[in-house]
Amino acid sequence: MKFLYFFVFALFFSCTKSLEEKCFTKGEEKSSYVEGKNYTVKQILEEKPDYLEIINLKKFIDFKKDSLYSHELKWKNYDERMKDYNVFKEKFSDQFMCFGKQTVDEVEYSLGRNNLGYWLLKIEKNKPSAYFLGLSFSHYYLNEIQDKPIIKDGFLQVEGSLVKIIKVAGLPGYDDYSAMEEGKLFKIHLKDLIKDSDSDGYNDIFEKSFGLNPSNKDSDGDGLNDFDDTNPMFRSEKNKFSELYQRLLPEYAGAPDFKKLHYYFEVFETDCDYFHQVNPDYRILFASDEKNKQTSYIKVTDVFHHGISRIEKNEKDAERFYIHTWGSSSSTSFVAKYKNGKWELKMTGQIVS
Ligand SMILES: [Ca+2]
Ligand SMILES: [Ca+2]
Ligand SMILES: [Ca+2]
Repeated sequence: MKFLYFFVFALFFSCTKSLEEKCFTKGEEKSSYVEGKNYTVKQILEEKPDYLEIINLKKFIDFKKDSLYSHELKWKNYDERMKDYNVFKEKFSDQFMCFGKQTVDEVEYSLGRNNLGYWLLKIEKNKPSAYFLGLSFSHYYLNEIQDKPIIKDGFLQVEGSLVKIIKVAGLPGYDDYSAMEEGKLFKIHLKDLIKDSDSDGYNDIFEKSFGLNPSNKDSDGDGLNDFDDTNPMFRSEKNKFSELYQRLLPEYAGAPDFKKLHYYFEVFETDCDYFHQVNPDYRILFASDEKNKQTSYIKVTDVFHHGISRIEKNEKDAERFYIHTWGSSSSTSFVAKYKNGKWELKMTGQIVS
């Protein structure tokens, strides 16, 4: 019995990293992108969300035609592309690329896409709501051309394909798709889609996809509801190292009113408690840097567009540290010195790929 107790304890201990291990590193870490193995159609179907029904269509707009159309749209300027979607652009403060709009009994619907994935957008009596579909763009391609109504008989039904991502060689951050099976109708009961168990403004599918608590308005218990909390997963706390992480968060020049952008999030992959404690101006979410602890949505979707490394200590100078940040096409190294209660950051190198 004693032996068993020891064994369980040892196992528990080995799975739990200390704060020191989660936030600090002995040597510089590499942050190169490791591409996951592509899923087969069979695997996608095995792991598809329970609420999603997939129907094979006999007549459909093929993947090639739709993606050519979509490429053409990309070259148009944003305003031209969005000209039929002004009401969505305005009501959602420009947070989505929109397509497939439809009006049903004076309620306006559109599909939307942002850095996190696909959404159903709804404007009812001037009030905007967005519902996350939970369909990863690594596996699901929704056609830009939706000839049939997307809302019908209490369902969202969207034409598209099952796809895999092809990395475009030499162009980091530029992906293309290849259809594995086309002519699909993705069908989700509106009741399942709009379900918001804790009425905090984010549907259950969104909260589950990113690791928020769908049955608690205030996931981190800091008194701010998830919908209004810029860091809804963890309580913010002011301390030496949370200040360092806060200083290194990506900045946005000419920033819009981020308080209004309820659906725009930057997602960071880290288990460092100090990083979790930042108090950002815009919305951020965190995922574990251990793959097996991530939600199934995050595991298969490339939602990390920025990152900040662990902190490297200087063995001779206790107030001197090294840290680096990365974005979609560059990586920057800093020396950080803590002096009189403040951080002095000096850029020491930048690699642009
Ligand atoms: Ca909710
Ligand atoms: Ca919640
Ligand atoms: Ca909160």
